[in-house]
Amino acid sequence: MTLFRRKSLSLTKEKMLNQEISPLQCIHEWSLESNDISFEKLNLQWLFPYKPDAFAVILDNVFTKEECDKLIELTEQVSYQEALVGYGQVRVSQTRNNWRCIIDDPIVSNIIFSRIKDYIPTKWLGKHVSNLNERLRFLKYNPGEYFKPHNDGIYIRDDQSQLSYVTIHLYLNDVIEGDGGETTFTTEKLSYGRPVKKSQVFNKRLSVQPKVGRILIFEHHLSHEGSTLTKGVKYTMRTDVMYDNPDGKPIIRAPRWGVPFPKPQYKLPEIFKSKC
Ligand SMILES: O=C(O)CCC(=O)C(=O)O
Repeated sequence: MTLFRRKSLSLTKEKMLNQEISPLQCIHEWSLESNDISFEKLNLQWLFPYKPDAFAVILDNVFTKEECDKLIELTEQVSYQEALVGYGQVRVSQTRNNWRCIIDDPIVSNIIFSRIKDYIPTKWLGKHVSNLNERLRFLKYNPGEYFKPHNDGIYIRDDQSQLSYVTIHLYLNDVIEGDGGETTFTTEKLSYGRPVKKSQVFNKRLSVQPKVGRILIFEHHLSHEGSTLTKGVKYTMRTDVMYDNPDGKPIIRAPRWGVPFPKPQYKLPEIFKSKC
């Protein structure tokens, strides 16, 4: 596993109060540890019976409200743009009509990784975990905004040295229950905004409530949506868990949605073994 060392910056409280320290410099000073984490492994077998070992976990108290506010401040300074979709990166508002701010920062991704690494599968399809993708996609939703059902794509490094199998969502604020905005696992077919067929209307759903400092970890190939927010604002950050592809062997993409795997894909972290 690669662990980055934080740069040591000499910060003083006065400097921070006087706004001489940028939000990013301040964030780079954060601790690599979080002592208060509580966790719940989700049982998604009833939703995805063809995938009995589906991996999804909720971690609470990974970041404090103050830390999440600082991340929001950073992103608002950088500014949000219309979120795009697909390899061509175009705006398709039937698919998603929310806002996005992309920040590439290995120091921040390493802080997140250091705090949650005990809860991440150490191996996936035989490949060893390395770190988190430094490409941090911050998302902002206003009332009426959504991201329709989809599976997350694998992120492959240009030199094929690493690829991702697992998604990380860090929620930066609380959304009140009933105001929408959950991340919802769903059996709804990948409609991407197109009208769903009658037979697909009665889909099964399991919603995860956005809560400040909460992290949701799940394998890419689980269909999910950012449900429509009806009130307030929602901020979340998405990135990926990267796994090493040591010999740069050509990467075989995981089977498509709905196709069962012949054997478990991942090594469950030790921390879950006694509890589940
Ligand atoms: O905003 C959410 O809750 C989900 C976003 C999402 O599905 C994604 O970024 O891939």
